[in-house]
Amino acid sequence: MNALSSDASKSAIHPSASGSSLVALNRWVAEVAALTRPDAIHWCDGSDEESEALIAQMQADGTLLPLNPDTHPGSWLHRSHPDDVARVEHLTFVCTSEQDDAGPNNHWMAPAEAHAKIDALFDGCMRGRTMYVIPYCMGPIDSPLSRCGVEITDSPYVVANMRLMTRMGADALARIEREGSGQAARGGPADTFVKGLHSIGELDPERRFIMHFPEELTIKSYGSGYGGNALLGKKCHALRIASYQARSEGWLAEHMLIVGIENPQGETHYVAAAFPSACGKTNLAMLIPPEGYRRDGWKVWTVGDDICWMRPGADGRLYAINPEAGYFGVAPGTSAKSNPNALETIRKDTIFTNVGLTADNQPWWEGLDNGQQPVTDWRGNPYDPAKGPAAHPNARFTVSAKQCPSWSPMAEDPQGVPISAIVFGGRRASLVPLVFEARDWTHGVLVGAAMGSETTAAATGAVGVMRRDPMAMKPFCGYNFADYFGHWLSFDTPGAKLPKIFHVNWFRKGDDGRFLWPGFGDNLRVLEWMIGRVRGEAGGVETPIGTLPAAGDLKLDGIALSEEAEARLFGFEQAGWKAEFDSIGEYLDGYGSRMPQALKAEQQRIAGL
Ligand code: SAT
Ligand code: MN
Repeated sequence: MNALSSDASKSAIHPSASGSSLVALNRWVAEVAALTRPDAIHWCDGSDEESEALIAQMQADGTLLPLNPDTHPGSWLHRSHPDDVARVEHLTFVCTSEQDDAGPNNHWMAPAEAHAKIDALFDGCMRGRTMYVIPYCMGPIDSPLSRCGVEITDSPYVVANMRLMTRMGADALARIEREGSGQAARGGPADTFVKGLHSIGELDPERRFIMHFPEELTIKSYGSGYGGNALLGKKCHALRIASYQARSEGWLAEHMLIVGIENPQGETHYVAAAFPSACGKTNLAMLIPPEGYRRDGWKVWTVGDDICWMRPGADGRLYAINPEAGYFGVAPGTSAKSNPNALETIRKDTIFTNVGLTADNQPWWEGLDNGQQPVTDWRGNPYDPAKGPAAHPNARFTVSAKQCPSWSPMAEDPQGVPISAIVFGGRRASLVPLVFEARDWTHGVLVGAAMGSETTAAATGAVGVMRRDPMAMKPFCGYNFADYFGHWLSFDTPGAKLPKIFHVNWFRKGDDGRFLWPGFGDNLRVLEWMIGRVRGEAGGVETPIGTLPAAGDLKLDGIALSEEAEARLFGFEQAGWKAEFDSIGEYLDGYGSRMPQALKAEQQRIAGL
């Protein structure tokens, strides 16, 4: 018996639960234990001792391999099952009573059928294993915008990741207990937390489902240990379930980074930006200003790199929190050039998943560009370039957000940060210019709804295929997109002081297939223009698709752009956009009469360009 399971009992009752407020939680844990039949139950308290014992256990059984303690202290390599490396959108379901409520944007199954199907897999699946009960809080423990959940899992790797990615353990349990008694006193249901049940099962892609029951605030995930499928606080709770809750409670749960841009006058503007998975959210959130900007006093503050919860404040502005406490970032491509802050963040106490190794046991991935070479690939085989990359293209690092040099202390502010600008962006090799501004909120919602992007390795399936990914929420919206767009439109009320909405495309290519915009730190030039627009200072030219910066509106000193690059990055291509708007119209029509009329009217207005 290991250190953790020997002191764990078979009791499904939390050891300190004397009062009635944890009744709902205890009852559910007991039900799950009766179904899954674990050998032991461990209630996670989030302590250092607990973490050390778990890590020792995972080191002993090979789940975690120690990395070079001189170069990467406290850091580990996890090699996943080779068939379990990404999200599985075709096995992810939103199970609402009415199919239309899930919408054409989701796979749907009737709740009773889904429960029956997945419970059959859970039946007895934890025999011989320890069941971990993880109370967690998404967002600062004392924030009114935060929400709690409990994940039950048989994976210690999931526990270790949840500890980095969420506020996990005793404080979260105390908040759940408080909220439970508050609700009970008001006569409501005592369980206010999201219930997430997870088992790695047999890690068999044929026996794998990620199911969401938004009406029951419940998630059931079986057969995968991969982040987005298994760390249930993240995409399953903080996006799919939260987006559903947010709709009825008047807030927004979005797939957005949050970054603070401090100008030389010391004024910080917070920007929330939605990009699909593996399109550079982490890089933008941790941007390092180009040298001239640094000299002038510009600073960048990282609040979040993946998820943003926003709610109107008393002053009519939108206030945002990052519900997460860590980063689950894509390793390949992360380098001293692309994201020095990320490299600094992951120098210690980091879990790497599916990266390669150097001869002296340092993590390695394509694009790291540090002069070292891999000897072992992500599967643990001798590295052979003929057999593929050393790191899996979706290899990840998990690390506490506070280790980031640009981490913003405002990430702990219970009130959140006021948002000045919302940015939508995709990977578009052609047509879409570097940046444009929507003319008003309704137009901005259309810009988000019409987002397109080329697919990446973050989900299984073909890479590089253009698909509509509205607001980067295609894999993550827990309800019908038509209703979601309607919800977005509903924020435009008298007295609201809404952020300006922009669209960017860092990925425009030239005829030779190379990116035309340098990206990374130079993206601050684009953010500066946006902030100038917010302050009513920066100029631009109006076009049917929105306002583009004219020559001279964006500072380009020190960047050598070819004539072709300037024309494509800052030009409006009438014929291409006409075809694009026809295709956007067809996309919106796919949602039938549920699609808000205001959005269709906006599409038609612009389609006449
Ligand atoms: O695996 S995650 O879904 O958390 C990462 C991503 O795809 O955005
Ligand atoms: Mn993401």
